[in-house]
Amino acid sequence: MKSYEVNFDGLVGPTHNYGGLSYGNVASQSNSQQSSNPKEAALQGLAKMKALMEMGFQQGVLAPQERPDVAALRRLGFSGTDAQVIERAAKEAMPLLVASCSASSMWVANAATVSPSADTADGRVHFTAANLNCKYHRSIEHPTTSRVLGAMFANQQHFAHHAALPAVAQFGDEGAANHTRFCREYGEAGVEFFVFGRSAFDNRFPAPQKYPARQTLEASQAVARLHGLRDEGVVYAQQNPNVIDQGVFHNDVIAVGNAEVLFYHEDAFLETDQMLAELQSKLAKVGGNFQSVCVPRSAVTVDDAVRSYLFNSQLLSRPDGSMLLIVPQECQANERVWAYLQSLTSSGGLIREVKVFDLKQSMQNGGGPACLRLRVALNETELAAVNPGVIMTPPLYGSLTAWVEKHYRDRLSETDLADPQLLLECRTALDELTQILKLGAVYPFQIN
Ligand code: SUG
Repeated sequence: MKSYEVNFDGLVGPTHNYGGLSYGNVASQSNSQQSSNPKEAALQGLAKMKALMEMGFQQGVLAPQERPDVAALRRLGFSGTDAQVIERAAKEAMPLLVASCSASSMWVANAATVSPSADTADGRVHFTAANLNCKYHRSIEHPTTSRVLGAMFANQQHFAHHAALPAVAQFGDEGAANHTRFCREYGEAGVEFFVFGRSAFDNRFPAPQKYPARQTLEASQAVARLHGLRDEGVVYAQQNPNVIDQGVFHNDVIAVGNAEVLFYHEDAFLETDQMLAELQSKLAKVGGNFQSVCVPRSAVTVDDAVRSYLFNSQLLSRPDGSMLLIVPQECQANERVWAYLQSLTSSGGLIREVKVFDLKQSMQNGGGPACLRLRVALNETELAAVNPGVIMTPPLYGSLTAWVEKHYRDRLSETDLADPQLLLECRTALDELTQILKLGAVYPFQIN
């Protein structure tokens, strides 16, 4: 049976703004308070989805969330009508209003961890929504994420959904941004690679000194248990705490893998040799031939990687077996990174082509091509069981661009977030979106 890696990209929501909310994420911190362009952001994301669809890849779309999150503000003690809740938050606690307006659900690599059916004990595709509990503005995403994923992958014969892990730092879980799967074919058993930043219960593992390590070992282990993965099909590795302190807040900022290949920076991990050997031997047991491409710090520094997002690229398999790398334009702007990419693609290795995309609106908040997509490996039968409304097609692309043009503002600054009109605009837009994507009622304003 045929199998595919389907990329579901997060559609940027109408409140996309630069709130400076993510300590440890260099771009989010340095672009704080700049005015944003939500319309441009959404169109940039849609252009990437369209381009991948036209190149013959399976592409889907994941809906944004309801923002401002009035219910979240109510839980923090703001009361009255929806407009009063927003007005009071703006007057008394602007940072909380900003957090409740973040369009951060666009970075769907953090929405969930996904294990394909070939890896799981019950032969279903398993999803665990990420609790994202390191940052308040992201910790409020998972209830709606679960509803949206449930509406996209509704068939219980093929899909199993798990609620987010307990919402405490000890089980900090950032989803697929710290998870990679290696395999020979997408439909065959593979090796799931979980990268954690620290251990919550075992102080033998070093932790970063400056910035938070968002993912814990214990969270990764819990997800592997929930999904029914075999020990032989799992490898855990620790991120180098020094790179977290240089702004590598997720592993997908310093490494990316696909099929049998891991593309990573020399400084990405601790105990790298041991980790590579384990990946090699476990993949060999399921018939795979693990290969790694290490980018030396002499060619690209960690700082270059953080600024250019070289590793936050999408590594995609082409029908002839070669691979394509989808990178943000910031890679082209960085001389060393661009020179490295030229030499990589001309060296006769597996990675033959690089395609550059303008994702500046998202990049300025620390979200590159890989952050914007959730990978779901599916066989033909499972793909046919996905809600067809969320699979990208030329007509859907047309409807979504028209929808963005109709509903989105082209400029948003902090003061605009206090405008109660923005809430109404967003709800009107999202109500229409659930019809376009055939999701049913998934947003709090639709179900409460
Ligand atoms: O969690 N930025 C996101 C970026 C997530 C990128 N995802 C992956 N690497 N997979 C984060 O730090 C910034 C929001 C703001 O500052 O307005 C933000 O949430």
